[in-house]
Amino acid sequence: MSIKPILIHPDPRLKKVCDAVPDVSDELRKLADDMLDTMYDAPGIGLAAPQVGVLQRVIVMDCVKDDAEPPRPMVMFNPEVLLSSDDTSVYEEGCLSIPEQYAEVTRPAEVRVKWLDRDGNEKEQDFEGLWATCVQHEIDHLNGKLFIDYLSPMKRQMMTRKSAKMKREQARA
Ligand code: GNR
Ligand code: NI
Repeated sequence: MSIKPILIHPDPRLKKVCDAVPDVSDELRKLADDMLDTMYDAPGIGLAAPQVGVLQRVIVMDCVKDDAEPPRPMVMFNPEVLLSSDDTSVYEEGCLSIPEQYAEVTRPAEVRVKWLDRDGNEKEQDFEGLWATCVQHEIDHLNGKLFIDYLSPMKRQMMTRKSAKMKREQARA
C-alpha cells in the first residue's frame, strides 16, 4: 500500500474521459488499495483514478463521517449510474484536486449505481445522502468533469486561478 501524489487542477489528465477496465486484475486491486490509502491520508471521502494520473474507470469511497462507526471502504470498477431521482439535494462540495475551495452543487438526491467489485462481481445498489453526492462526483471525474463545471463561468475561472496558484506554490515547496 502506498500514498500517491494527487494531481491539482488545471491538469489535462483531469479533463480526459477514462477507459473502462477490461477485467479486474491484481494490478487494479493494488491501484484501488493505493487509492484508498491516498484518500484516507488526504483525508477525503472519495478518490477517482485520474486524480492519481491513471486514466481508467476506478473509484474508491468511504463516506462514514462518525469516528465511532467502523470504516466502510468501497472500491468500484466501471461504475455506472443506472437511475437518478428527480428530487435533488445540495451539498457543499470540495475536491482534493481543487484544494481548499468549496461550492454548493445540486445533484439528484438518489442514484442507482452498477459496478464491478474487487472480485470482479457485478453489484448494484441505491445511494442517498452524502454517498449519492460522492459517487456522482467520482463518476464525473471518470468523464473528465469537475464540480466547478456546474458553477457559473465566473466562479469556475476564479477557482481555477486559485487552484493554479496553489499548484505553483506546491511545485516550489
Ligand atoms: O473529500 C471529498 N469531499 C467531498 C465533499 C463533498 C462532495 C464530494 C466530495 S469528494 C472529495 C474527494 C474528491 O475530490 N474526490 O474526487
Ligand atoms: Ni474530486
